Amino acid sequence: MKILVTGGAGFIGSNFVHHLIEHTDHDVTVLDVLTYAGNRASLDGLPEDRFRFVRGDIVDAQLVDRLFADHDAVVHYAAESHNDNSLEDPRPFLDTNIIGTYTLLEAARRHGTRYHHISTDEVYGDLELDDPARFTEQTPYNPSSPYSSTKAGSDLLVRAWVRSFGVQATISNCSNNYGPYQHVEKFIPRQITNVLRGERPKLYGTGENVRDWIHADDHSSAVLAILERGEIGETYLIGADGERNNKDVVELILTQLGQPSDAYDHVKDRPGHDMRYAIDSTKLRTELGWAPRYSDFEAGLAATIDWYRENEAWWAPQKDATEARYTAQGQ
Ligand code: NAD
Ligand code: TDX
Repeated sequence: MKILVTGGAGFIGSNFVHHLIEHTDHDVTVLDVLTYAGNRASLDGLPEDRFRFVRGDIVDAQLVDRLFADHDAVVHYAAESHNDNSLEDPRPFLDTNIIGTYTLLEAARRHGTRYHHISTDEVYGDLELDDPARFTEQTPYNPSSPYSSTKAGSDLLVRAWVRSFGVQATISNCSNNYGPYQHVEKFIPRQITNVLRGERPKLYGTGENVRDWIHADDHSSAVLAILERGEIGETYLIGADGERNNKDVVELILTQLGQPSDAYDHVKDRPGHDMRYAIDSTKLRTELGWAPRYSDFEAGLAATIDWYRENEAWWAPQKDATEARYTAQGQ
């Protein structure tokens, strides 16, 4: 197959491209406009006979149409992805996440292309800390932030295009990813690179907030399973039973880097900060036989810390500008 991966120069998209090249025979084209979050270097070293990079915008309907005509399947990762940025300036989130998805769906409709839509557990809103419930495919949508509301909107467009136009689509909603190639604006890489630079980690509020961590490579294997065996029109939740509160994660990072576990600062909380996300991935596991490989968060985090230690040239160019933005926001 020839697979088009949008947003393939970003964190999870690039992990998926490496996964495809390593574990399948498919040819891969990446369509990515290289915003501040995209990094061409995340795709260095891929075999030229199986991999092609196209720099372009997913809202460019003519370019998208040409690329769909030439591919068997599309996996759509491209997005504005950072909640804090969406609170500062929501507009790019509407353009890319809503209009961009619409542009791809219209091309899928014209060409009958198999389309897989990457989304997030944040579309379901948040859970209380003591709620025994986890999100399932039946949980009603209740997004909190400009980011998550545009992702929810894009998911609903996909559902409508399946029902109204018979588009051959599936959707996955995944929990928080960690691993190599994640931008230093995000929680885990921000704290790792702070410590590597001799700065203190920054915890929003009390740090009680819980995220359900999954390694990006496990996200990739789940998406591949859905692409190969998923039922058209269905939604699959992806998660690896990795609930941890932010305070524990910061302390673990400090300990793994040989620092005192309390050597971090509390900073201003995120407005509207979701308290807890938790995924029940029973459907994916029972219907498609998927299981995560990284069941040990401590070991996955240690490997991620090693990656940032060994790849300073990859992240250092973004670090100062990212921290300057946070400082301006009091975070
Ligand atoms: P990212 O910000 O690291 O990467 C996004 C990529 O999309 C970048 O390479 C960027 O250049 C590209 N892009 C942005 N706008 C574009 C446009 N208009 N046209 C073409 N390319 C464009 O994001 P990520 O963390 O890798 O997330 C990827 C996807 O996974 C997103 O759809 C996100 O909602 C979803 N997701 C992320 C997480 C997570 O923990 N990071 C969890 C669940 C779902
Ligand atoms: O410096 C920080 N300190 C801090 O305490 C940062 C950057 C974050 N946090 C907190 C906020 C969250 O509770 O850590 C948690 C994780 O923050 P982010 O990395 O910004 O992720 P989150 O807001 O949970 O969203 C992520 O997971 C779902 C991705 O960015 C989304 O794209 C995905 O949909």
